[in-house]
Amino acid sequence: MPMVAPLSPGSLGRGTVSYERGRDDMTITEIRVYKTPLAAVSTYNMSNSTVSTPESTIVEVVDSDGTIGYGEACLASPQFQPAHNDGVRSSLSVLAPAILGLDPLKLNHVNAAMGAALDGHTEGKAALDIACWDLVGKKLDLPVVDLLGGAQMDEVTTYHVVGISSPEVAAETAERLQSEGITRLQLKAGGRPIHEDIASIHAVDAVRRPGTDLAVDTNRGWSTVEAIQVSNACANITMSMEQPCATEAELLHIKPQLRHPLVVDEVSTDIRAIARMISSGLADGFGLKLSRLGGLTAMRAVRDLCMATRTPMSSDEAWGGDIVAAACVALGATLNPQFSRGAWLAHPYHQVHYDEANGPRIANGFATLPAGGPGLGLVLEEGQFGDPVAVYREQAKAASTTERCS
Ligand code: 0XW
Ligand code: MG
Repeated sequence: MPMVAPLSPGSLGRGTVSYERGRDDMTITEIRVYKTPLAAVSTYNMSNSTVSTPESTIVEVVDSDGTIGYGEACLASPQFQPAHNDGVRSSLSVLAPAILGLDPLKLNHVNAAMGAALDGHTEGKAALDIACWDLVGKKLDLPVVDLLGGAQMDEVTTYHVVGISSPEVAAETAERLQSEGITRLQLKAGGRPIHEDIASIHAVDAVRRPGTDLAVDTNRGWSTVEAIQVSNACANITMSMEQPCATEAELLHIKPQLRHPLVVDEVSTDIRAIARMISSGLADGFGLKLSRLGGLTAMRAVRDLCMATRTPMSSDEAWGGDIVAAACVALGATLNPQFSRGAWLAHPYHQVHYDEANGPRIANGFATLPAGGPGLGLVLEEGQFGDPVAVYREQAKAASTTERCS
């Protein structure tokens, strides 16, 4: 067997790293990319955006014996994060060729090859990484949750959003959700005068049942002054404040004056930022998205860090269908329940479901792992996503590699 070429600092970012070819029965030979619009049945307003019909990106990673692993990344809206769904598909034109020929089981190689080929663009990397986990699970006949270390809960707590609305509508929505068994509410705020946010927070608190957790999430929407004023005005309410301001510097500035625990979402961009915010005492918890971190491999490392430091975290995606939901539930199930902030799934908002029978669904506030078999546990048909928008094959890669080296 040829040795794995060491990843030297000098080769990083130049696309010259080469890895051992996958075994005959386990080599990534083809990657197909699909664009799937996820029409909404309903949605909600956030401080900076409303979700309409995001176009999810689905990848099929095919190995040498034809087994298919599925991955997905879907951003909620163009305003929500510094990435775009068309950009995800565009990044795959660089990322997919970089992992053709590799062994999907060797996720370190897959992720290093993607990192060497393209800086950033964690969303496209997440889709391919998730697909490799699904593929490996299918090859080994094991569920992804077991590959991730095993479930610590049979049912994963989910949390639900109460969108930005009048206090009356927010309270009605909170009541309805609690009557459906939901025990974790995320109330959106920001992007309007803070007295309206304060009124909605009090209205939701007034209908809160004992044991219902409340996080107020502005998705970076308040100034530092507004965040401090809202915290003071709601000092008697047990709740956490999620990403109240835009930047880590602003969060550091307000933290000593907050009357509530601080949950960091949008600026928890990678494990280094997360480690820094844990050790500085800034973050009391995290809202974490698979696409922002780069997939299950990156999320697993962050999970281990958060669990070792007893830091609560969630297992979310910004949006997306059954594939990414299954990945969120699989990772979410492996959290220590005491430090789980739950998983957020978009399926209640969709008209389209990829696997009606096995896709993870929320009942009484909990989601169970898909039972459709190994890998992510979904049963998906080849061709069900229509014609691919791009196909990458190993042969084409070999041709272009030869060209580059000559
Ligand atoms: C509730 N989420 C995980 C889904 C939406 O896209 C926003 C997000 C959050 O917490 O910011
Ligand atoms: Mg959030």
